[in-house]
This record gives sequence, structure tokens and C-alpha cells, in this order.
Amino acid sequence: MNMNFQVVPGYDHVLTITPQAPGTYPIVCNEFCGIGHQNMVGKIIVE
Ligand SMILES: [Cu+2]
Repeated sequence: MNMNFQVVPGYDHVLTITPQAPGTYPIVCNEFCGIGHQNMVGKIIVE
């Protein structure tokens, strides 16, 4: 799965996905946003 999604501070965003397989899916910040950008990572774990 590969997609881009823009979020704006102060707003709620909903992204609906239907995982096709269990696994760990990484999330990275795709836009240089300032100090700490390189540490802006996350993950979705599908069991
Ligand atoms: Cu960033």
C-alpha cells in the first residue's frame, strides 16, 4: 500500500483503508515540516 494524505494541524482527518494482509505498515511524514521532521514516523499494525 502506498498513498499520500495531507493533514492539517487542528483538524480531524479520517482515512479509510481495507488491509489486504496482516503486517506492519510504516507511516512517514512526506513533507519537510521543521525540526524533528526526520523523527515523524508511525505505523499501523494489522493483525
Ligand atoms: Cu515532517
